Amino acid sequence: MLRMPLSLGILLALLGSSWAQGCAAPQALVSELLQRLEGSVLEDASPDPSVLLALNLAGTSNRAVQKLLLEQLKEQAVKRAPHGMASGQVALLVLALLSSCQDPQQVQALGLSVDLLHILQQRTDEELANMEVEGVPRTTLYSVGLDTLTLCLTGVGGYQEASVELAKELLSPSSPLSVDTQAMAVLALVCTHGRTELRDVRDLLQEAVSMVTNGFLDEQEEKGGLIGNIYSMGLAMQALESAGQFYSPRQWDCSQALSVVSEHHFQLPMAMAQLLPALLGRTYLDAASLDCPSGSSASRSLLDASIGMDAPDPISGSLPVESITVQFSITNRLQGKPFSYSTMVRVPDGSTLLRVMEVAAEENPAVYSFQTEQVSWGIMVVSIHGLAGNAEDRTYWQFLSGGDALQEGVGLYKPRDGEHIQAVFSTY
Ligand code: B12
Repeated sequence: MLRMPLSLGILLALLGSSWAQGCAAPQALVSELLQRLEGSVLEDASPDPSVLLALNLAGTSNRAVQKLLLEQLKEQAVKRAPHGMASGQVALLVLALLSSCQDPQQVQALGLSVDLLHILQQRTDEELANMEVEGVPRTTLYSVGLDTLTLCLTGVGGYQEASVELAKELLSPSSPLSVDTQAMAVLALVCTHGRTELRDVRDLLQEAVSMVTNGFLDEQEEKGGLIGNIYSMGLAMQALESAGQFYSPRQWDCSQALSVVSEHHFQLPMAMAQLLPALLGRTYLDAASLDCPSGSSASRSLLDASIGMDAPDPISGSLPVESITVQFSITNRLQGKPFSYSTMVRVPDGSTLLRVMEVAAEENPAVYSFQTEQVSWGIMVVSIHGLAGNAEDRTYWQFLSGGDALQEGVGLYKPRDGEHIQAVFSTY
C-alpha cells in the first residue's frame, strides 16, 4: 500500500522551534542536515544506500534526488551484488530499496534482474559459518547486525539464529565491541524480539538488549550526553529510541544526547545519514514500514538541490597561513619484514592528515608512499609503504595520536602543531 510521505514541513511545524517533548531535535538542525544530505547526492558520484535510507526516513520532499539515487542504487545492485559485494553492503541496499517501497527480490536495471534477499541470505550464512569455525564473522559483527536487521525486517529466514549469535556476542564479547556495533546489534535484536515466538530466544535477546542499552544510558550520564564518540551518536540514539521497553522503567534523557549532537558540525554525508533518522524519532527499524514516495516526476533540478552542501573549510586565501609541524610515523610489526619510520612534516595550519601524508610521500616516496580508496565514510588509507590491509587477514592501517585511536579518517582529521600521528599496521 502506498501512502504519502510524512511531510517534513508538517512534522517540523508540529515540533515547533524549540526543544519539543520526546526525542525531537531542533528544527534548524534537522532541516540543515536534510538539506546538506540532499545536496551530497551527485549525478556522477557513487551512490550511497545509507543516504537514500536516511532521506526516506526523514520524509524528504526532494523527488529528483530520491529518484536519481534509487536508479543509481538499482544499477549498483544488478552490477555488483551477485559478485562479491559484502553482506553488509547488500543489506544496506535492501534497506534503501525497502524504504523506497521497492521489492528487493526483483531489482531491475540495465536489462538485468537480481534477487537481493537471496544474495543477502547466502552472504549472511557465510558470515555465520565463519563465526562458527573461526570465532569471527567473515567481515565484521557490525555487518552481521545489519544483515540480521534486514533479514528480520523482510521476514526472511535465518535472522533468528543470527540474532542468537549476536546476543551471545553482546553478552560476552570475544573482543571489545564499539558502540556502533552494539547499537546496530540492538536494532537487529529488537526486530527479532518482536517477531519470534520462542520464549528462550526472547529471554536471551531481552537480556542482551537490556544490558547494552542500560550501558548506553550509564555512559551518557557519565559523559554529559556522549555515547561512544560523536560519530556513534546517530546509531546509539536509534538503538535507545527503539528499545525503550528494554530499559523501562528507566527513562532516557534524550535532550542531553541531542544537545551534544547539535553542537557538532557534521560534514560527512555518512555521519549525517546515521544521525538524521534519530533526530526525527525514527530508526532503521522503520525502513520497511515507511510511507512511499509519491513517484511524481522530478520538478527541481539537482543543481537546485545541491544548495547548502558545505565544502571542507578552505584555508583562507587572503591571509598568510601559519605553518605547523607534525611528526608522522609508520610502523609494521605484524606482517613480513617489520619496519618503523618517522618524519617531521611542515604543512599549513588547518591541513588534514591526508595532506601531511601527501607531503611526507612527496619528500620521501620510497618510504611514505600510500594508497587510498574513496568509500562511504570518505578517504580510507588502504596501503602504506607497499603494505596493504586485507579483509581476509582482518588487517588495516590504524591511525593513533598519543596512543589513542583517531576518531576521524585522514580526509577529515586536522592535526595540531607538534602532534605525533602514528599509522600502525593492526588487526581488527
Ligand atoms: C567496521 C568498521 C571498521 C573496520 C572495517 C573493516 C571491514 N573490512 O569491514 C576497520 C577496523 C578496518 C575500521 C577502520 C577505521 N575506522 Co571504522 N568503522 C567501522 C564501523 C563499526 C562499521 C563500518 C561498516 O562495516 N559499515 C557497513 C558496511 C557494509 O558499509 P561500507 O560502506 O562497506 O563500510 C566500509 C567503510 O565504512 C570502511 N570504513 C570503516 N571505517 C572507516 C573509517 C574511515 C575514516 C573511512 C574513510 C572508511 C571506513 O570500511 C567498511 C568496510 O569496507 C563504523 C561505524 C559506523 N557508525 O558506521 C566505524 C567508523 C566508520 N570507523 C571510524 C574510524 C575513525 C576508523 C579509523 C580511522 C580508526 C583509526 N583510528 O584508525 C580506521 C580507518 C583508518 C584508515 N585506514 O583509513 C569512524 C569514522 C568517523 C569519521 N568521522 O570518519 C566510525 C564511524 C566509528 C566511530 N564512531 O568513530 N573501521
